[in-house]
Amino acid sequence: MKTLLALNWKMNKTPSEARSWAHELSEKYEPVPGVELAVMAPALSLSVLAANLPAGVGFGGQDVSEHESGAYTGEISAAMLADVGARYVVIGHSERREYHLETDAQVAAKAQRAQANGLTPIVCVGEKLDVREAGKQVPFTLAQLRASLAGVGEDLVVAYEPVWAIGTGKTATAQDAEEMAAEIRETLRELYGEGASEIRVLYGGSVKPDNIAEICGQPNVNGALVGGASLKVPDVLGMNDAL
Ligand code: G2H
Repeated sequence: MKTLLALNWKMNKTPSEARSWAHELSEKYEPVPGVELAVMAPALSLSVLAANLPAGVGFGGQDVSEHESGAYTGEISAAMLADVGARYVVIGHSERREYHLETDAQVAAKAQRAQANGLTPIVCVGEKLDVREAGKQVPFTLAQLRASLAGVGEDLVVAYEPVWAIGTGKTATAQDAEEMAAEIRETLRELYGEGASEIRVLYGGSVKPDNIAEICGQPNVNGALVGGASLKVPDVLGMNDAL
């Protein structure tokens, strides 16, 4: 299974900026054996990425509707993402859960819809600071995981993103990441049996070139979901080369 370096641009870059970024990446990118690179971009930039990314670099959306199509103004469907060539879609990012009040049931419905359209969902879970301070991060995250995967098949990626480490510069230690990734793996085994060993578990939260190798070197961590450090090509190349 390849290590997945999944970039999450969040609400950054116009389509023109996405084109420039993809061109800069194309000039300097060397694939690393055993590492897969994919860019989760705003929907408006996905066609630009399809036309301009180097061969082998995948891309995906940052959210998807739980509905197949119809009167849902402003939403993007899984079929639309698949039609432009997306391979992945991030679902249930803590920013969606916080600012758009997404529930675990919606996350599960979106993940099912993504899979039905041939996309691999990257399902995000993770605790807030108060939960960690109370020492309840494992039961909280595993309950969130189970609820977010209700009815979801095994072609998925899980991203553990402790909310207190997102965009704050605070990174969980590699040991924190591994501890939770191992718990997540155990739950995936209960849900999917042997197939669970093929499911990649990513860590996300202030990952950058100088900490990615240690985090992704943990036995149960199979890659990273990277926000801030995904915006500049040199940082992306630094992370790719560090893996
Ligand atoms: C966590 C992460 C990417 P950052 O949200 O999803 O962002 O690397 O900026 O903490």
